[in-house]
Amino acid sequence: MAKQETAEASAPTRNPALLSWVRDMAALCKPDRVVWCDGSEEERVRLTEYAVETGVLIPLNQKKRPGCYLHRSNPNDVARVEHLTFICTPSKDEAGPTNNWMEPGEAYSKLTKLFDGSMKDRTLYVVPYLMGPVGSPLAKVGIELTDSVYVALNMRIMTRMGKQALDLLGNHSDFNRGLHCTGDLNPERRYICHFPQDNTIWSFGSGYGGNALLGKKCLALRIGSYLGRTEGWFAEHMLILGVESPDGQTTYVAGAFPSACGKTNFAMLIPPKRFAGWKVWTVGDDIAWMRVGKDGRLWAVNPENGYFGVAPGTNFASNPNAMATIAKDTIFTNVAMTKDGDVWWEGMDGPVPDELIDWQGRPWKKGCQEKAAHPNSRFTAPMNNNPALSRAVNDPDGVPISAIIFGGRRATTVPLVLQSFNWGHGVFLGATLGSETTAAATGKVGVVRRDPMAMLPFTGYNMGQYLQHWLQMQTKIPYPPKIFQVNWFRKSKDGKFLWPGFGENMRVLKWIVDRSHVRVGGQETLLGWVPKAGDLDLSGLDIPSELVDEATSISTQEWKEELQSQGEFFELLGKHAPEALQLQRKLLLARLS
Ligand code: OXD
Ligand code: MN
Repeated sequence: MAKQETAEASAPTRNPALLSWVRDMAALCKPDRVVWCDGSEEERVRLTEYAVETGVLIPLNQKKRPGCYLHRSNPNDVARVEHLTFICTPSKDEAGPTNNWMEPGEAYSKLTKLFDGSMKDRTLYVVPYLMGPVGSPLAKVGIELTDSVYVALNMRIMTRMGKQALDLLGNHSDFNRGLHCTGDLNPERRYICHFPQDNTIWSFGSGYGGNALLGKKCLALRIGSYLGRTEGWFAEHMLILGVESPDGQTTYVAGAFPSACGKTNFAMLIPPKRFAGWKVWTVGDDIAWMRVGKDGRLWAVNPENGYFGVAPGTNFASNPNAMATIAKDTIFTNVAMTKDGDVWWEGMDGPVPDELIDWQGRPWKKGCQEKAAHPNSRFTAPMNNNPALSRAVNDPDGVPISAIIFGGRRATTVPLVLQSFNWGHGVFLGATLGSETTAAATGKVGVVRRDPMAMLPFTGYNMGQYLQHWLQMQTKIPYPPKIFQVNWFRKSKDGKFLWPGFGENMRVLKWIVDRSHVRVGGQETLLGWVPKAGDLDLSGLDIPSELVDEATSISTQEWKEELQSQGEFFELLGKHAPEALQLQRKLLLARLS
């Protein structure tokens, strides 16, 4: 108790609800000490020194990468664990058929046993943070209690952390209560539990980003989507970018893509030479919170403050802006290290080094079968480092969205780009999004699964009701964005990508922007509107036109199979599968026959 009193005396707040909750959680976890984070530079230096002393962070070559550190996680803790992630609503129906469900009483009691005494000999960091720009009507305060200095330092990059969050909270009791403990990292004792009705998250047994940085997937998406439905807005797994034309007009676009499908690259795109005078500005690379503005348009903010990007494949050709962003003040997780203390991963520029230290700290030699960096290795970097950061990123109102893009990783079937016929059809395109699984979550990689709006692992309530929410929002948005679908990943019969992707995606993006301003043609097909011959600017693109034809082609047979698989997904959604979406599917089936 004496220790607790000292902790409270040093707390930078008198908020009674907050103090009492921290007191209760500390009494449960029994840490050695409680440290309140204020987000200051002095604190960053102190926590970093401590992390280095205790081997949590390894300093990288400070001449080459100032302010950069490497973290190696436990090899059993390298990705999100969807099978151990639970939505704990009073009834199973509220969580729905696509989420794991645990009854809240059972979840609290199971996890209370795990948290009990779990922070003995450890420090409990109280991390106050803000999701969303200061002053935004959508901004939310969260408090994460964690035993991990790595989490505290990552939260400092990923969120607006510290004093600003406490100031905004004042004496209100309306904050997200996040409790996190790494425990002994035993996957048998790993649970990521969400209690939407209590605005609470309890995460035990993992230190990995999506499981442990509670502001990101847990609050901004799972709890956020639940709040969005009750309060009439959208919390989405979407990048936000602004496309500036040579005459200075900026059009904002939001795009949903499943994890590790190139959202960060797309959000930081540099237009190819052919598009001289065009510029793409990043507002966000992973999450969008969107609400209807006074002018009847949909306005989006990025609730985050940094990027938790996938390292492999990032290089000066695929994403020069990301390479500039991670040049300093970045925490790398599970990448390989060069002999001179720099970072390396598969797909980095230049020749493969002869020798490296791999992501598990073992010597690695060129030609070795195993990857040097983990396929889901990451960088946590401040958004302020991004040379293409949008000036609007801190605007409390956010940016007006003219187009929404849904994209998956599909080797077949889905054409390069499509525009929906209308809002309802656009929601159908998003609802039936399919994608091949990636290393961002544990489980089999490369299997096509339905991932509605790229939100399958992130919807904090019943998926059928989530899709219904999307349909219902139409009546609340007088000037809705146009909706599109893209697929950068279609392959030829011999397994080669048909579309070059990366910066060249600007060609598709320009058509989308022009369509959203109704200033370019299109052709109606069974699936939606596609560019007519000549609409897509392909000048200076060094690939045979047959490949583009193949990337944009539509095969009736493939679509019949696709609709079969979509039907199975709607069946899985059961009684909450919206009728309006099922009818869209039937209409398409009728058109195809
Ligand atoms: C992420 C993910 O880390 O989607 O953004 O897994
Ligand atoms: Mn993501």
